[in-house]
Order: sequence, then structure tokens, then C-alpha cells
Amino acid sequence: MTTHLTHWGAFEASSDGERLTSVRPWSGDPEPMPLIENVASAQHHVTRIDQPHVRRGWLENGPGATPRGAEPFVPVSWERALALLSGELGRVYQQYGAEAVYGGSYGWASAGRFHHAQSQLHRFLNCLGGYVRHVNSYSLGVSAVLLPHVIGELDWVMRHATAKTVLAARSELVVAFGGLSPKNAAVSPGGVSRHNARTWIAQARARGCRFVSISPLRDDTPSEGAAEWIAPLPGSDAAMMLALAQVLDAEGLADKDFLREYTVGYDRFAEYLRGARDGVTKDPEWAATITGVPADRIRMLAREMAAARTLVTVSWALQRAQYGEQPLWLGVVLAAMLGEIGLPGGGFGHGYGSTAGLGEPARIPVPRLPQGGNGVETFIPVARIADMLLNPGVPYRYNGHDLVYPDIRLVYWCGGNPFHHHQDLARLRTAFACPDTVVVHDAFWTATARHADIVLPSTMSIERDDFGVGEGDRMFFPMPALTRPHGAARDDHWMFAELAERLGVGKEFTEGRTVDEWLRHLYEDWRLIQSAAGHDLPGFDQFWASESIELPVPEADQVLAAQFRDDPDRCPLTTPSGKIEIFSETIDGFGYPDCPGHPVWLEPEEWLGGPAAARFPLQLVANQPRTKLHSQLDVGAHSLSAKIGGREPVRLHPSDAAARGLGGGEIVRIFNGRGSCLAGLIIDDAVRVGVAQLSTGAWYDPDPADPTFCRHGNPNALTADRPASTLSQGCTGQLALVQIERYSGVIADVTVRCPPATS
Ligand code: PGD
Repeated sequence: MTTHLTHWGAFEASSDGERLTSVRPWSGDPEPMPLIENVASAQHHVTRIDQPHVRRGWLENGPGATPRGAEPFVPVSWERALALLSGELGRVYQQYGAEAVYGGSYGWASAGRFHHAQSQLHRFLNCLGGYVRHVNSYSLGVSAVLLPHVIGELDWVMRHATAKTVLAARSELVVAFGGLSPKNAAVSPGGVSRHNARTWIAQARARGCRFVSISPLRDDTPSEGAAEWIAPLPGSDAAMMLALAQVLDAEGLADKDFLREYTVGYDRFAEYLRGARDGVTKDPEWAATITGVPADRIRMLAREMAAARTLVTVSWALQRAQYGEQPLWLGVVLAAMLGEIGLPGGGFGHGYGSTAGLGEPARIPVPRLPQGGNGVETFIPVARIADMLLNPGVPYRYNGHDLVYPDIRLVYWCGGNPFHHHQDLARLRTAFACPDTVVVHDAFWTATARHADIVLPSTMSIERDDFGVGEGDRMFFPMPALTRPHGAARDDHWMFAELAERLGVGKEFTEGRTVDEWLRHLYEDWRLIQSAAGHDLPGFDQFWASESIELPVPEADQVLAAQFRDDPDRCPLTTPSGKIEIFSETIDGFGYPDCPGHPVWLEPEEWLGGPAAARFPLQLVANQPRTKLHSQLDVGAHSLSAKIGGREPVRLHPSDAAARGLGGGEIVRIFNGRGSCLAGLIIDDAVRVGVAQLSTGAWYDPDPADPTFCRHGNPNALTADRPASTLSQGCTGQLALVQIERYSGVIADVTVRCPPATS
């Protein structure tokens, strides 16, 4: 058995050289994930891309703006594909320059650090002069922009989050806005070795810690926490948080010493709580009318929070919504008012239920493929991809910058699936018709591959030699290939090396090394640096022969901002004032009405308390899936086993199903003014009344006659391509208003589980 790493866990497998014959979770994992089942069953699925393909129209007519996503593909040899693509790259770089190439290529790709798809693409494009890049992520588009103004860089907040072991030992009350979802806390970019999402919660609970889960879904917190479930209207958490703050302020429960010494701007915020300017006191009675949560419960909760060592944690999902800055900022403000930031078990957290890596004490850094320098300065906030393609030359604002969308001629995607991850997919399809050429590398015929002109088949991680370690994880695994590649699939690195050779930058790209030589070189270089820092690590051969090695962790009991608390003058925060900013002069100075200088309640355009709910009276919660990671391996056995009639499941509360005369197991149509999709109905009282929960990840399967209609159940057929705010321009895919009805049309097959037409 050989060990291998995925974003959702490590496993041990044997193989006959072509396929995995036996797979079991890594023996060191106390909470292994069933998602592992998807790997072997997907490897040789009919949707694997087995050789290079070119869209027929592109082959016949050459590059140019044109509708994409419907035409057949022509299988071509590697030689022909590489000649066509290098010719096209040469043309675009020569005629329009690097500013015309979008290489942002957002996506999670695979575990394995050398073959990390985006790193390979970026290194390659940098050899050609650079590319227009993206900043931030779909996961944390708001957090990456807001937190540096308020408490510190996102990376610092993540890497130095209070350790879960500390929470297990010291927290008395955990108030989790967005819950502590065990399915999300089971994955981490690059991999997870020892899952512990349930363990720390069970340990804290056994010691008497109480959990309050504030979420539209009861199962957003594991049963081990025996959490009290409070379900405000989705999108209204900021109002509940303001009311908690108002009680702390009005009842003298806010820690004035902490606020004076470690924060700026409390007075301006307190004026807002007290209604000094608008005449509205943000008290629990006010919040009850917005959130639906009884005023007494909000008031009591504020008192309970003030009386216990309390962690206020905000899930990533809360900021993936319109005005997502507000609940996140308020999480920091509430923790500051409680005065426990920097104390073990108290303070602020961001995403204990969003990724496995959060709360794992920072380990030493790991090797990475150098990407070289990008000759292009132009960037977009990642979720503005469709706006960019549709609006070249149009100005827009972002985080204090006045920017202009570039004119993109060539889009290069490697390791991501925008036709899974972006909002309003029909609009994205229109946007993808704009460039001259779209290139996609993927192992599978995802919807993104089907919207490309040149499609190159990548290996899966089990088909190549690599090494891997997850963000925040301390186990570093050799990952020798378990099987040979499927069909004529090749490593992304091989493709870029071949293209680089044809474009005259072969030496710059490969530096004359084979893959084996790269792995050894990156490892030994890293080992030297670590050894100078006092960390003794085995040589490459010993590492490669091992099952895994454990990386040193300098401080196991880390507490977020402990040094700042101990000595704020010598260890200031990286915010402009060096303190926690409850009022931000910088943000205020931008003058954006959708994100003022301190957190406020702003009514979203799509929520159950607003006028739009009259037409579309259900709040779609498009969260992360349980049976796969994002859209990865949606054709795998575990993912397929959860489908209903071949469609993605949607959950509704029994009363909402009854009001529509719907029964469990039926195929329903979910729709709004932007689009519609089919889904299989599950009736479940773990879902709040008024909420429809449809996870992301079903491969987009547009009706050929109507691309706004997805026959499979991708919620991004319904979500709005609307930024969280001018400040962050972040993704808002989490929430949208919809209606649901029984589907009365002919239930067509899901065609995205078959290969596309070829000619
Ligand atoms: P994945 O399905 O992980 O989704 O979006 P992302 O694009 O990351 O896509 C990765 C792709 O890379 C897959 O198609 C996989 O086959 C391919 N791949 C894997 N390994 C390799 C490789 O080695 N080489 C190549 N060339 N390809 C490879 C995820 C994104 O979705 C994220 S992170 C979030 S948090 C967002 N969440 C939401 C949400 O909550 N709600 C909505 N509505 N929408 C969202 N979209 C976002």
C-alpha cells in the first residue's frame, strides 16, 4: 500500500498499474472522510479527457469572439495541439502583449505541491512576459480586503488563529456565526492528515463548554457540540450582532479597559448603536424584527457572552454574501467588546468550521515551485471575471483603487472550474464568448472544458510523482504515482515545458530539470533553509522512502493576538493605527456607501425580509457540498450515491414542502429571475423555515435551448453576479432568493456525465 494525499484526506492504496485496486484511509487519520471513495471510481470514468481536443469552429475559422459551449470537439494529436496552441500564444503575446492574457485561473486543482496547476501555469506565463492575474479568492474575497483594515492580514489571522487544542481546554462558550460545519472543516488546500473537526468540539463539550450555532442549518455544527441552534433570517446576522453589541454597551458589560488600550473608534460605533444620528437604537427588539430571533434570547446571549470565556467565530460563508463585510467586522468588534482577544479560549476566530487548517498551530513553511516575476501589473478581484470579459476599458472601484478592466484576448485556465464556481453561469457563458481563444487543462470534461477552444488532458494526482502537505497541516507526504496516466493525459508541467520549448523559453521554464530532479531540488533547497533555522529534517531519499514525515510546530498552544495583548506598543497589529479598528478612517475615506467606516446593518437586495421575497419567497443557501470537494470528482461513486434521480439534492423544511404540495424524492424546479435548475427534493427539519439548501458542485448541464436552465442542479444558475461591496468586490454566491415548484416538464438526461460530441 502506498500513501497519497488529497485536499480531503490521506489514503493508502494499491494498484495494478492502471487503476487503484484497494483504497483505505491513512491509518493515522482518526476521522477519515468517505470522499476518498470518489478517487478510484472517477479515475477512468467516461468523462476523463483522453487526448487533446480543439473546438471545431476554432479549428476551421481560427481565433475570434464567438459563442462557446455547444459545438463539437475534434480530437487531435499532442503534436498538433501543441503546435496550434504555441502558435496562438505567440500571436496574442506579439500582437496584443501580456496585458491581453488572463491567466488568473482560479481554482483548487489537486493536492501535490510541485504539480500545483496554477503555480505551473503562472511560472509558464511569466516566462512569456506575464499575464493579468486575480487577487483574493472565492472563499475569502471579503475577508482578504476587510481584515487588514480592521485587525490584520488575512494570512496572519488564519495562520495564528487560536489552536483548537486551546479552545478544547479553555473556552467556556463558543458562539459560532455560520456554525462549525464538520464537512468544511474536513478539507484544506493541499490536504489534511489527521481530521479533528469533531474531536476538539467533543473535548470542549465534555469539559462543560457550551456551543451556540447561529445558522439556517441545524447540522452546520456537529452533534458532539450539543449546540443550541439559533436561526436568524439568512443574511441578517449583522443585525443580531449589533443588538448583542448594544446590550453589552447599554448594560456596561463592554470591557472599557480593553477598548481603550487595544482599539480605535469605539465611540463612533457606540453612537450608531445608541441611535445618536438615525434615532434608531440597535437593541434586541429592533434586531428581532429583522432577524426573527426573539429579543429576550439576544439579550440573554449577550449577558452569557459577557459572563464566560467566549470565542466569537464567524464562518467564511457569512462574508460570501452581499455586504459580507458587516458580520465579519462585527465578529471582531464583539470579541473586542468582550475584551478577550489574545486570551486562551476567548476572542475572535474566522472559519473553525470552514477549513481543516484553521486552529492548527503554524508549522514551518514548505517547499513551493518558484513562479518568477509577472511583467503585468493589471489585476482583477477574482470574482469580477465576467465583468472583465464583458466590459473591456470600463472603470470600476476596489479597495481605494480606481481600476479599468483590461481587454482580454486569451483566457488560460488550469486547475479550476469557473463554470462551477462563478455566479450567474448564463452570464459567464456570454462573457466566455468574448475572447479570441479559451484554453483549458483539466482531467475531466467539466463544463469549463466544454466552453474552451483548446482542451488539454491533465493527469490526476494519483498518476504522477509529487509531494504534498496541506495548509496548516503538519504531515508532509511523498506522493509517488500510483498508476500510469489515463489515456494520453499528461502532467500540466509536461505541457508547459513542451509549449515553452516551442516558444523559445524552454530553458527558463524547466531550468533543465526533469520532474524527479525538480522534486529533489525543491526539497533539498528547503531542507537547507530549515536546517539553518535549526530544524533537522531527513534527506530527500529518506523522505521519499518514508510514508510521511512530521514537520516541526514552533508553538503548539498559539493564541491569536496574544503578543499584541501582552505588549501592544512593541507588537502592534498591522492595521493603520496598530490597533483593532472599530472605526476605520481608511475605509471611511473611500466614501463607499455600501461599506461605511464602521460596521452597520445594510439590508441586502435578496433576503426574506425585503420586497424581492414577494416574488421569490425562499432563501437559497448555496453552501459547500458534503459528498465531494466543490465540483471535484462529481462523477465519483460517493458523489453519485447522494443524487436523487441523477440530480443534486435540495433540502426544504417540511412546512415549505407541504405548502407547495411536494414530497421527498421528487424532481423539483428551482427558479428566479436569472435562471433555473432541477434538483431532487429532501424534506428535512434541520433546515430553517423559508430556506432551500442546495450545495454547489453539480457539474453545470445547460439545456441546449436555454443556458439559464441547468438540468443537473448547479446553484450558480440562480445566484447573482453581484459583488459584496465596492470595497472588496468579493463573491456573493452563498445566498439568493428563489421559488420552488414540482417539475412538470420532461426530465431530460444529465448529459454532462457523458463526453461531449466529437467530430
Ligand atoms: P473545483 O471543483 O475545486 O472548484 O471553485 P474551484 O474552481 O476551485 O475545481 C478544480 C478543478 O481543477 C476541477 O475541475 C479539477 O478536475 C481540476 N484539477 C484538479 N487537479 C488538476 C490538475 O492537476 N491539473 C489541472 N489542469 N486541473 C486539475 C471552488 C470555489 O467555488 C470556492 S473555493 C468557493 S469557497 C466558492 N464557494 C461557493 C459558494 O459557497 N456558493 C456558490 N454559489 N458558489 C461558490 N463558488 C466558489
